[in-house]
Order: sequence, then C-alpha cells, then structure tokens
Amino acid sequence: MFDHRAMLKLYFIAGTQDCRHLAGRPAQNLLHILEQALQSGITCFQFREKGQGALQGAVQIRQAAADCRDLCRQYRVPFFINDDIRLALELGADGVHIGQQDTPPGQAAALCKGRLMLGLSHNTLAELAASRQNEAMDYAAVGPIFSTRSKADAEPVVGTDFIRRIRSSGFLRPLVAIGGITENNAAAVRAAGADGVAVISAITQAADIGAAVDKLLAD
Ligand code: TZP
Ligand code: MG
Repeated sequence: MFDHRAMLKLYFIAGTQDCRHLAGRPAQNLLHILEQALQSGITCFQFREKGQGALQGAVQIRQAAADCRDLCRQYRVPFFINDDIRLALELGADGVHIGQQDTPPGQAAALCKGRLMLGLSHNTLAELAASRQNEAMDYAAVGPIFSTRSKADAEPVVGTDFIRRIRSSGFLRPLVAIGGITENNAAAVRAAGADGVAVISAITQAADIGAAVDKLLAD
C-alpha cells in the first residue's frame, strides 16, 4: 500500500513529552503540531509516547494514539506506533517501530506478519547484520547520527560515515537515519545514502513548522 522507500523521506516522530515546551494541553499541542506537519508534507508519522513527561495512563495513551491515527489517515500518511504491537494492532496502525531493547525481532516479525509494517532500530553494524536476514523488516532505522536531546538513553553517536559504511557493505534495503537531524544537515544525511530522515525536535521545536518541513524535504 505504501512505498517503503518514499515514505521514509521525512519521517516525523513525536509524543506528548515532545510538546511540553508549549503552553496548554500536551495532547492537544501534539495534534496541532502533527496536523501542521501533515499539511506541510511529512511522509510518515510515528507515535512515540516515551521518556520523561510522557502520558502514564493506558486510556490516555490509547486516546492520543487514536487521535494521531485519525489525522494521519485523513492525509493518507502511514501511521506507526513505537514499541507496542498490541496497541498498533488494536488501533489498525500501518506499522510498528521496535528498538533493540524491545520485543525480540523474531517475535515482532511473527506478530506483525501480514498485518503491520515493521521498522527496527540499529546502532551498530552487528545489529544490522542480524536484521539483514529478517525478511519481515520493512525498513532499518540507524542512529543516532548526531547528538540528540530527545532521547535520554540514546546510544553512541555514529555520524554520516556510518551510513556510507552500511551502504558500501551492500545493505540496499530501505533505511532511515535518526538523531540530531535538522534542516541544516538533512540533505547531507540523504546524500550519504539514507532514503530519508527521522526527526523529533526539528519539527516539534520549530517556530514555523511549514518552513522547517520544506527545508527538511529539500535536497
Ligand atoms: N532514537 C535515536 S535518536 C532519537 C531516537 C528516538 C531521538 C531523535 O530526536 P531528535 O530531536 O530528532 O534528535
Ligand atoms: Mg524502543
């Protein structure tokens, strides 16, 4: 249904914790930011409710996710959920994104088969080598490329050379880069071999979301 490479071009990730710098209700602010990002041309969205300031109640989380799903559907943009396969299935999400510390990839693959697209996080060549055999993986995320303030337990920074090394090792599958990506370095990250960039703060913290999205999409 969705072209895996094209959908990675500008992959926006956010949860209410990423909207705490704004006045008002975080869940409303998240929807407002998401709607502006969708109007401006993001190609994918991941609901990631995680870390300090995240919602705690299952009912609240489910409602926030469902509201984001509805907006994404309206704009025909794929909707992913971070790390919660059960919620993704329940809400009819398009996909799920799983980190190395989350559900084991084999188990995730079995649960997603025929129902959800599957994205997996990577920080090392060894992790990528393991995913290479995983037919169920629809895209690989790699990073953090640069230092990030959006993830407290982020792995070591890998830099754009890591993307070049991955591509020259013969890894040709859909790949999205994440971590510290801004309107000033997104083009260089794609030029290094990524199909796209995944960002949190470059959109959630932007003074003008439309202008930020335009620059993040530019080559
Ligand atoms: N995984 C690796 S870095 C990161 C995640 C979720 C955070 C990216 O946020 P930002 O603000 O785009 O650096
Ligand atoms: Mg995770």
